[in-house]
Amino acid sequence: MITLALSKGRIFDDTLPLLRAANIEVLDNPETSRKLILDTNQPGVRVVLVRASDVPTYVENGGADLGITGRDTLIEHGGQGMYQPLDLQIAKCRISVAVRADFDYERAVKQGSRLRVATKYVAIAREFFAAKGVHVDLIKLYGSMELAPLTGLADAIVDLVSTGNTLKANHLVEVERIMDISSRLVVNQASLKLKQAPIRALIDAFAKAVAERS
Ligand code: PRT
Ligand code: MG
Repeated sequence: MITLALSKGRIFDDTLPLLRAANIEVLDNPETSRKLILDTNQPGVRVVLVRASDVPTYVENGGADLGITGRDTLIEHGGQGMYQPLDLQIAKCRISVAVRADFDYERAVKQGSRLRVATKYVAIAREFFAAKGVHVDLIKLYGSMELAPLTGLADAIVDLVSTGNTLKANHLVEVERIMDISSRLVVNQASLKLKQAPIRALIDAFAKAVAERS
């Protein structure tokens, strides 16, 4: 049995076409079913639904053989304990710094002011501002980062942006792009050895589907 860990929402949706290219059809719809273990048309393959930020933990510790997770999540988790054979080029976005439209970010940086930065991505933010030589107080949040500058909790946020509509709706502006993000296939190290043939076949099918799309 091969177990693939996915999160509901954009990663699940973007993974379905890749699974289809490997002749795997998921038999339940996670939006309507309450099941956390989903069967597929292949008796040897199942999907488990976990929180996006829990995918690396499942794969690293053998709760799943494979998983699909954003580069953002992987960097925050620390991806050393897993194989990362493939960038799937799905769930693309970027991680950026944003501030209130009336906050002069350039000036604050030039003056060497200490910035209060709210984010779920503490490791990425710490590394980015350290490399710039900007002193920051990092405030860890678990969601709704956009609210932090509006309420005076922070001067800036580090968050994911795709269309930019969420920033715009909250009168925030993107002032720096830190990195581009897409989702990766991650594989448990022991699984790759013990279940080499079926896992290799899946990696190859995904790689072919990704190559055919670009
Ligand atoms: O929701 P939960 O707390 O369980 O976890 P999660 O928010 O990490 O999961 P999910 O499913 O929302 O995101 C999973 C992965 O999708 C992320 O780790 C990214 O790698 C990827 N991804 C791609 C995105 C986006 N695009 C994205 N736009 N994840 C989140 N967003 C959010 C962003 O945080 C912001 O609030 O969408 C909003 C901005 O979107 P735009 O289009 O308005 O700019
Ligand atoms: Mg979310």
